[in-house]
Amino acid sequence: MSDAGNSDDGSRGADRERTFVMAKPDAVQRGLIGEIVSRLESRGLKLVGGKVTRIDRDLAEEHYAEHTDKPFFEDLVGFITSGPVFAMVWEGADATRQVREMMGATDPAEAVPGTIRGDFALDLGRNVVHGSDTEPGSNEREVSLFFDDEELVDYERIDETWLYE
Ligand code: IDP
Ligand code: MG
Repeated sequence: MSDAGNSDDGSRGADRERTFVMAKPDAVQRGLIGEIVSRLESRGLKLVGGKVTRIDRDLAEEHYAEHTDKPFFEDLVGFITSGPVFAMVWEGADATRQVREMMGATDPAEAVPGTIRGDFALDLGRNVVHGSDTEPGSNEREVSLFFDDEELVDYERIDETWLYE
């Protein structure tokens, strides 16, 4: 298990958590990795892990296990394994919820302008970005599915005293 969520070792404040984010294959192909990273980085979230990787079928099925019985499951697994993704771990206050807000609605047609999906996507099956949902434990589960502990780096951003009171 990776040390994903709220830490009890004192290295992160109680409200600072880690969350899993992924630029999906469409984002990689469309040159949107930088845009996605830039938005989260500018917000003040801290990138503590990241890699370009390919998701194999087993990992895709595990990652999207909650959707196994949905009619779109096969298309979803086919899509997410169709090309490289950029997997990331971001850390910050209330990170999971804040990233979800910045991603916008699952269906880009419903996503408001200013959100990532609302600015860069049009179709439900090509919605450019994944972020852990706010169900307790989802973030830790996804972080440890994609990253080993050694791949995650603890450090301070120089602006942290200006980001947090
Ligand atoms: P999320 O990505 O906003 O958390 P989920 O409900 O977890 O949304 O669905 C996972 C992914 O499955 C979505 O991002 C989307 O790409 C795809 N998806 C969700 N619902 C549908 C659907 O009704 N038809 C086709 N694809 C869907
Ligand atoms: Mg989801």
